[in-house]
Amino acid sequence: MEKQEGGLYIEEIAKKVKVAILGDSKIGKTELISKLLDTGLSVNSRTIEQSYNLIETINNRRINLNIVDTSGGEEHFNLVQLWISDVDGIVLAFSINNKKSFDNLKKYYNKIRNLKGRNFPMVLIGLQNNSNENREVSIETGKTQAMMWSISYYELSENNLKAPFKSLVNKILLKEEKGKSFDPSAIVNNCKATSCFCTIF
Ligand SMILES: Nc1nc2c(ncn2[C@@H]2O[C@H](COP(=O)(O)OP(=O)(O)OP(=O)(O)O)[C@@H](O)[C@H]2O)c(=O)[nH]1
Ligand SMILES: [Mg+2]
Repeated sequence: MEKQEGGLYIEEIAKKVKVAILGDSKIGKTELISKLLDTGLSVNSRTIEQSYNLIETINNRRINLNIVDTSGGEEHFNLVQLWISDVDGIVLAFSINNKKSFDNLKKYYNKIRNLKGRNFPMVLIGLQNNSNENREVSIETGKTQAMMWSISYYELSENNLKAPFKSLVNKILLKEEKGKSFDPSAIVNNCKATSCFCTIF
C-alpha cells in the first residue's frame, strides 16, 4: 500500500472497478498499459493474462482501477469468457493501421453482448496513431462503428491516455447508481398502497 490519507490506506478507501482490455495481438494493448502506469513494462513478449492496478480520482471518487491485460492471439479467443467473467466494463482496442484488427472486434463485441447483455459498459479505442505506418481505419469509420454500438470512441495520443478509462469508469458508476435507485419492491409496495395497476419491466 503506497500512501495514507486520513489514517486510511488508499486501497481501503478507494472503490474497486475492474475492466479488461480486449483486441487483436500486436496492436499495442500492453504498451498502452505500460504508458498508463509509467512503469516501462516489457512488451517484447505476448501477453497471456496480466492485471494491473491504478489509483485514480474520477468524478471526485477515489477509484482503484484494476485493468486486465489480455492476449489477442486467436488461439486464446476461447478465454474471453473467463477474462470478462467478473469485470465491470470492457475496453475494445484495435490498431488504426491494421484493418483486420478493427474487423475482428465484431467477434469480440458479439461474444460480449451474448455473455453480458445489452448496455454493458464498453469503450472503443484506436491505437498506434503515432506510428509511420499507413492508416487503414479512418476516424469516421471508428466513430461510426462506436455509434452503431452506442459506445464512445477514442483515438489515443500521449496526452489523453486516461480519457477512455475515465469515461468507462463513469459509465460503470452511473449504471451502478441507476441500478441502486431502481427498487422493484418499492413499486410493488406503492401499488399495494394505492391499488393501482402497474407494469414491472
Ligand atoms: N509505433 C507504435 N508502436 C507501438 C505502439 N504500441 C505498441 N507498439 C509496438 O507494437 C508491438 C506490440 O505491442 P504490444 O503492446 O505488445 O501488443 P499487444 O496488443 O499487447 O499484443 P498481445 O499481448 O500479443 O495481445 C510492440 O513491438 C510495440 O513496441 C504505438 O503506440 N506506436
Ligand atoms: Mg500484450
